[in-house]
Amino acid sequence: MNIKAPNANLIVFVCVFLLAVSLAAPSADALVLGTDITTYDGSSSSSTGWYGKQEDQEVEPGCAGNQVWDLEGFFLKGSELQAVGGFDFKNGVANYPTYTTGDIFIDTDGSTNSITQASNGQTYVDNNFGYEYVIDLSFDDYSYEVLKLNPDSTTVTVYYSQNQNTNPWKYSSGGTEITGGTFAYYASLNDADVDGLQGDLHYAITGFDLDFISGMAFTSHLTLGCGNDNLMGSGTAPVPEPATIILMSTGLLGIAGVGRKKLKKFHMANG
Ligand SMILES: [Ca+2]
Ligand SMILES: [Ca+2]
Ligand SMILES: [Ca+2]
Repeated sequence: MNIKAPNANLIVFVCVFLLAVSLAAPSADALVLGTDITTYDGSSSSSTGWYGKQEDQEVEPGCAGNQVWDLEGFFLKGSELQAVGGFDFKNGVANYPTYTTGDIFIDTDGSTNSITQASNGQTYVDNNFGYEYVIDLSFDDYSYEVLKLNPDSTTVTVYYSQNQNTNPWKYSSGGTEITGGTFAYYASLNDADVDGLQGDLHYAITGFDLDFISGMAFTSHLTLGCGNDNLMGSGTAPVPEPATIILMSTGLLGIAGVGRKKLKKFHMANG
């Protein structure tokens, strides 16, 4: 039988086709938001508008009312916490290099507190503001650490003393690391990408796993280095579904079964 060598042109075509497919593939999964769990932050000077009681198209009273400073929503997708803003979480706003994204603070006992700042400044304070946990973000490698805070933990306040109700801004030191992971950063999102939030240009950070507080009601908090906008959320972290546990157990049993069969064969071959 005469077997023909593969057509060189066909090989080139297939290679180019595969390259084109790989280049066309999205670099990250498309953003899918969960349930909006955003709550009123308790600070407003009017019922609507930039100083209103909503969170989208809103900042704190007296602050810069602009999409680039707007934090817009916390979302919960299963046990994954997500945040959306007109503010660029990674790059901030041009000419304001110190007003960066804060860390995500989590309260689980229903009690937070504030302090009185005498003057402006991003001040280090021995105060966890009543938050039990912090998700400490690193945009260098999109990683995060979760720490259990204690009363001796140090945090950093927002710059403007008038915005002290938006504290804390960032985690500094103290507490105990309990888990960590990686998160995703999304840029150039339009209104339709973020469930109709307004402002035409949005950013998102997703992938924060709340399994460390599974089954617990929580309040989440995030702000910027200036305290321009305070973002608050409220929800309950789900407990892992029994079905997941059963599947995991079945998988483990399956692996154990294969192991036993292989072992049996080994004994038979050498018996
Ligand atoms: Ca907005
Ligand atoms: Ca807002
Ligand atoms: Ca706000």
